[in-house]
Amino acid sequence: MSFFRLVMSFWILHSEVFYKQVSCLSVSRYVDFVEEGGRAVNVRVIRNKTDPDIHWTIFPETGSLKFRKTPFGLDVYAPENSKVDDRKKYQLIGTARGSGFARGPGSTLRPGKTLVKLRFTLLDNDGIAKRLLEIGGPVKFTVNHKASPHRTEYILSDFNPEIHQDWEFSPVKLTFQANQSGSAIMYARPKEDDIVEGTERFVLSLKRISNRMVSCVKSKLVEVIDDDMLGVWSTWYPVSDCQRNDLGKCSRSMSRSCKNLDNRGLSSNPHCIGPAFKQVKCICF
Ligand SMILES: [Ca+2]
Ligand SMILES: [Ca+2]
Repeated sequence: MSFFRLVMSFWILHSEVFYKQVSCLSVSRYVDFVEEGGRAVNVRVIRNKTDPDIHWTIFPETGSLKFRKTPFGLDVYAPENSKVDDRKKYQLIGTARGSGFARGPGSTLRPGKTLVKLRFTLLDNDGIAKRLLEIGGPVKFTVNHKASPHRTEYILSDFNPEIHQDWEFSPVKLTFQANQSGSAIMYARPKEDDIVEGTERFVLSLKRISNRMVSCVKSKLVEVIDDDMLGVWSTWYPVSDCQRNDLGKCSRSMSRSCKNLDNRGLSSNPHCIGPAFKQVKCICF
C-alpha cells in the first residue's frame, strides 16, 4: 500500500467515525410554526458529547427571526414588531461543525454536512383581524383532507394552552383514517364569561397531526372583543324608608347600578368594583 493510499484510507476511516457519531444525533420538533411575539419553535437536540457542534441557519434569510440557545437545543422566535410580515415558509438548517464548513481531502474546504432541515412558518399578528364579540362567533375553518397513508388528526388551537378554557371547539378533533379523504368544517368560538379581560388578539391555527408530524395548515388572526367591560357606578338611588326586617332590626337601604362606560360599543355586560347595595341602621317607630 502506498503512503498516499494509507493516508487516504485513514482519512476515510476517520471521516466514517466522525459521521457515525453524527448519526447518533436526534432532533425533535414540537411545533412547526412560530408566532411573532409569542411561542417559539423549540428544537430539542440529543447528542453525544463527542458529536460535533451544530451550526444553525435560516433559509431564506430574514431579520424577523432570531435564535436563542437553550440547555436542550434552541428556540427560534420572532420579536414583536408592528409591520405586516410575510407568512412564507422557512427552513432551519443544522450543519455539522461550528463554522458550517469542514476540511475535506487535499485540505480544501467543503460545505459542512447538513444534519437536519426543519420547515416552519412565521405567523404574523399585525394583519387585519377578524373581530369577534365574546358571545358571538364562531371562526370557521374548512378542512379538505386528501387521502394519506397515515391516520391524520386535525385540531384547532392557539399558542396559549389556556385557550381551551376560554374557547369552545367543535368538533374538538377531526380524525381521518389511513387512505381516507373528505372535508368538514371545524369552528372555534370564545366562551362567554363574567371576567373583564379586555380585547385580545389571537392567531388561531388549524394543525394537522400525521405520522407524528405536526404541521400548521391554516391560521386566522382574530380579535376578541370582551363582552364584559368595566363599568361606572350610577349615583346612589334615593334612600328607602326605615323598614323592619324579618329579624326585627330596622334599616334604610340604598342601591346603585353599574353602567357601561360608553354606549357606543358592543359592550353589554358591565362590571363595577364595590357593592351595589348597602344598608344603614335606623330607628323604627
Ligand atoms: Ca409583524
Ligand atoms: Ca370576558
